[in-house]
Amino acid sequence: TDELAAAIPYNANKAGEHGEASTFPEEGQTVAPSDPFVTGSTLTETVASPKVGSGEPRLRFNAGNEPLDRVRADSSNQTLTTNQGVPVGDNQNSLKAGYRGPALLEDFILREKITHFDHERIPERVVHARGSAAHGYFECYESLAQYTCASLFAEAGKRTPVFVRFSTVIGERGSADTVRDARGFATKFYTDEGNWDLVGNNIPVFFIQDAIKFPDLVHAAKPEPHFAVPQASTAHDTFWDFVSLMPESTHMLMWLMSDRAIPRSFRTMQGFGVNTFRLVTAAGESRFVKFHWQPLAGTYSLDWDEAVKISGADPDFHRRDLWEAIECGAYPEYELGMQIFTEEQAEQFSFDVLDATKIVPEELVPVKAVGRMILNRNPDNFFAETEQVAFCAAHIVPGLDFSNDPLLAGRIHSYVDTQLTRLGGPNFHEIPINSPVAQVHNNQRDGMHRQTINRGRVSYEPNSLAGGCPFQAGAAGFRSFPEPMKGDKVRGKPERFADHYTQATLFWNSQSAVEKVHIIRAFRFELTRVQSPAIRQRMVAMLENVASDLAESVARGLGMDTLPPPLPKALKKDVTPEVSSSPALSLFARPGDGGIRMRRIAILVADGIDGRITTLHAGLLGEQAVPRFVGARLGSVQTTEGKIQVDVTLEAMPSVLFDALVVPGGSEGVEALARLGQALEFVKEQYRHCKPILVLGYGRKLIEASGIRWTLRAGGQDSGLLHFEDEDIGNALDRFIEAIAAHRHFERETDPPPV
Ligand code: HDE
Repeated sequence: TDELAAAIPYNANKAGEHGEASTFPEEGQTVAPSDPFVTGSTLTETVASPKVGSGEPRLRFNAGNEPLDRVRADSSNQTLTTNQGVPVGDNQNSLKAGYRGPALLEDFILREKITHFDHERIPERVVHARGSAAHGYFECYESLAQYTCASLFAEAGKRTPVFVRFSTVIGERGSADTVRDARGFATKFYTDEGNWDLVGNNIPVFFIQDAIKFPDLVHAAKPEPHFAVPQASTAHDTFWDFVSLMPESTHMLMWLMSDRAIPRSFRTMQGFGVNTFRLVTAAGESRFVKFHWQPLAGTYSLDWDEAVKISGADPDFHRRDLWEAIECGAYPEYELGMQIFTEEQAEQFSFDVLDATKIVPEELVPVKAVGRMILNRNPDNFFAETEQVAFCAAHIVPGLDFSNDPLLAGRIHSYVDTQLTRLGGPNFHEIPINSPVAQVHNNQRDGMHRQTINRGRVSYEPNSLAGGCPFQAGAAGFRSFPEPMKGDKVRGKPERFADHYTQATLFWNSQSAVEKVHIIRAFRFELTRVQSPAIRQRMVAMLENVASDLAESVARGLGMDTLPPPLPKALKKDVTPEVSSSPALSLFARPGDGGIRMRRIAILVADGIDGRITTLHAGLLGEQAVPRFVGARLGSVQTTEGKIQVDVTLEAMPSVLFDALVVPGGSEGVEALARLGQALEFVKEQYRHCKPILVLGYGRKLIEASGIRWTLRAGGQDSGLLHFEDEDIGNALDRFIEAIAAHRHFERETDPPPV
């Protein structure tokens, strides 16, 4: 136990929900929370950064989120009170006229408690209802003054606190994490010149080009209104009906059907600002910018079959993963990148940068790394922070500005508008998680739940009675870029918006063979669930404009004998793209840093296994992985060397919740495992989902018993299926780490699967 506690920075309240760690704290003992003023919120730690070096960060005025601490409450050693602070003597019984008599109306304690409870729920977000969030900071690599006067990019090493919320889009608040969907990646930067919200997704393009289509899109994707089915899934008629009639969605559909839409973790997905924004310098020069988040851990996804099963085994899979990573001290890290380009460059592109269904290929404009973000603190209270946080595409700061992307224009309106209902009035900026670290002074007053006590008789400007305060910032304040305007007032789109397929084809061409197979499989799955043959036909007709091999494979998967004619194109002339393939669009382009931090590794155990397995367990812990002894029942198993405590059971944590598997040696133990249906299933699924499997000594019998053609693979065709003798366990570790770092071993994948 001590060893374990020493190996992982340990928070007794939250981490290590399984195994030995769960014996902390002793039963009946309360653990005092850490003092936020000492550790949690003040960013005094020195984390070495390859770009700005190590040492004390330059904190400036805005490096912490202490303002939040003002409202953090901790009830340790406190008396129970009403909301008016009146001590409550009895929290078990309501006030009655005699023990068997009626309850009394005057019982203000009962009434206050029930009334508050009755109003605990607020409306969920109309999209992105399901989310998980974390605190952290952003650190700038170098001054970007030549591009922007935004204060958070002013100098190397400057830190700005952030709050990040990851989300799915379509599902309701209690829906599963691992559904096929885009993921939200929204970051609130509490800069010293006000809050900037970079409200992005993990896919760099969107379904539609104009905000006026957003309600239609969402209505089509959400559960069908007559019977509210299906939950958190686009695999139904109304969604595919809509998108097949909206060819501008083709590019996004390619991304959505790729493994991007089933990430392994929030820690292993990219983020994108999607819309084109502007950077503005102090001198008023402007350039366009596209924002990118790049996860340090690499970009990894789940297998679709696995994702479906995780939805049942652990619907909180991503939420738990983010939480545990932070509690364990394996802080998720992302690099912020910018594609910066001029208006003149943009005019030369074969596509329109105001069209949110298009990317700017990195071959045209490279991504410049400008800083990194570390998520190092979990929220204290899900509702107060994660649920009440209000992101808004309109929240920008001096040095940034919008482009004329018509989708962005709608977003600028929508977020504040929706918060008015969701958070009950115009003062939601005062909710601690939303309030800026920068000071707020204006003449806005009153409204529901006003917290600020504004002093004085003046709430207008200009004024003389308050000396003109608060006064305008003038040149130091936010200034919109004075973009020259021309043209008629019209409802319509520029010509380049009508090219719906070139970049969908670019995406397809940039995928590896494995990724292409997965995309075909996803289309097949989703469209198989569509009941109307006409919609399936229309989709295949649309895909013919992307790539004929894609369309043919999907058609074959749907049992179509003949291909329908391609959908007529909106743009009659051909577009010559600058590049026909862009390697950065493949998930495999970003393999991570070779580490195995936070990878969950199952070690199957039963009475009679070879006890030397504990060496391997220690080795994996040393790499900050999460090895677990998985047995049939809790308690201990007797190995050849001594007892091992079972951490979790086959039933409580099935195969899909692990990234890798160890099958130990020891004939008696292996024979026992081979008699367990769940153990055989466990092995099969690890194999089917292409996960690394380390087999020791006699353990090969379990592999054989599970129906895997072991001899065929022993020839070395499968880099993820390793066999070592028990005494060779030291050598096994290095090879196993390498195999785990590679995440998946797709060379074994077949469609349909072999087991
Ligand atoms: Fe959003 N979006 N959106 N969206 N969006 C919302 O705001 C909207 C779009 C994104 O964790 C809502 O507070 C419109 C693109 C994220 O709290 C709402 C349009 C992108 C989140 C809204 C879009 C996003 C939201 C619902 C088309 C990627 C979750 C609740 C014009 C760049 C933020 C809320 C969080 C949430 C409107 C399209 C990202 C209704 C009208 C494109 C990450 O206001």
